[in-house]
Amino acid sequence: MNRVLLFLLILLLPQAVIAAPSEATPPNIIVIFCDDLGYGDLGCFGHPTIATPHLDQMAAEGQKWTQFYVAAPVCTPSRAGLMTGRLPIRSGLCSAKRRVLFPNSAGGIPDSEITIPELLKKAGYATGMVGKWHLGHLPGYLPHRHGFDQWFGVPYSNDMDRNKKGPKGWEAFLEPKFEYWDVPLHRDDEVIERPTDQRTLTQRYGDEAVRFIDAHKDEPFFLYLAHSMPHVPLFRSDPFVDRSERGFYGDVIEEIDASVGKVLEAVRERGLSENTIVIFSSDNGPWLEYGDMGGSAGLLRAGKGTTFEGGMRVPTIVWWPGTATPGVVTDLGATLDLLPTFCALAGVDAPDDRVLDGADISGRIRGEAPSPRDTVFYYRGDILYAVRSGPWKIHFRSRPRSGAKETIHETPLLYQLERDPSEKKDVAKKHPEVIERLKKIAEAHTATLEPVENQMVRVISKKKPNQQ
Ligand SMILES: [Ca+2]
Repeated sequence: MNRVLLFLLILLLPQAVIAAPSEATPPNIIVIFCDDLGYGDLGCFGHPTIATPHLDQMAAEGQKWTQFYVAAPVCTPSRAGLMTGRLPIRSGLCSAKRRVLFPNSAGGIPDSEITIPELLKKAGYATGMVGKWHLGHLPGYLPHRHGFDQWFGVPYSNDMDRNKKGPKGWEAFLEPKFEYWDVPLHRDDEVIERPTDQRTLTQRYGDEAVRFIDAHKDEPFFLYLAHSMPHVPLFRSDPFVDRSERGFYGDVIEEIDASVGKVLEAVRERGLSENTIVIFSSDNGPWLEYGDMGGSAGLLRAGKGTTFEGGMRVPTIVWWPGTATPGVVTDLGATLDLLPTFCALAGVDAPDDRVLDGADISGRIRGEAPSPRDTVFYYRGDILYAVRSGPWKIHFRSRPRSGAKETIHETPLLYQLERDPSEKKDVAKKHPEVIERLKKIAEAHTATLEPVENQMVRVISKKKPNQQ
């Protein structure tokens, strides 16, 4: 139909038939976020022996995003990017000195930041969080102070608060017992269990998520389910012990997969599937230093803590039956895009008094328009290491592994990621014009940064933390 005819038809239709998008019931939104899950750790992303039937089905019914990024290659800054739609350098939640928040950290997410749940509450959403927060554990920084009506979970990583009962060094991770870590489990601001029995954590998170869905099935809701797994030390409940061909790590992923199945089943059973968008992703790449207790980045180079693809490209699935057009999506996307996307879906204005680093990708989810994202910035701490524009990625600096020495590349490395996703062949010499163009993008980006108070370096005691 040509546009003139369409226009005439719209004019002739009675007003009641034309519902403006903002008048429709906004969709429920569920974000399922894993900790240190690698790009290659799911069946539908190519793992040969980890069985993930629920995630595979979710991907088959929905969209598998193969070029989807996080805002940083470690926990705290990655989560800051997700919650605010802004690179963590804008909120002070990244640092080269202390790369994540620790139990002796004094900082956290500043009140001046506007989070996804704070925005969705404006549209009448119930907001619930289940799982790991890691944006500040002191009272002013906890989830309910930043938009969540309720929270059940842990304030930081499950390897923090290590106590003296367990073996020293790596041994504690090879045969982990939950008593080796004194991690507190919260219900809202109250600590209800310490140490957290981590063996049942994935199971309990799933149950809590289903309870939240049940309690809010008659109103729009936002659920942020941030699994503590598969961050080491690994734990799984009895039915998953020795179940996976991949071993302990596979058991843990298979339990997460079952939990995803449980959440999707709850959505289906309550008749909400056509009005609920579910996004599954991970906060950063696999922790390769932990050998087979850590995950795999598949064909991507390196892992957690690095600005190679394995550190920051994460396996992402978008599921929304009847709305998200099924298929593989190779457009660029990022967790930074979720805040503006959710604002668009909920009919709320995204903040316009600050720089947002995300863009609304709902057009691509609906299959109506390409993703507006063309650029990815890769920070390690507060230093810009690399930039992607279209298929091209330039590395100004790099580290082959998380804790390895930094190399500053006098002539930057250049990779064509669509042809060379493993970042094997440096083509800098062939394409000096691309390097100049990407340098200008980096300069223009850096010019938008403003100094802010750093949240990562302040401590409440000088006691040295022993874990990341
Ligand atoms: Ca992580």
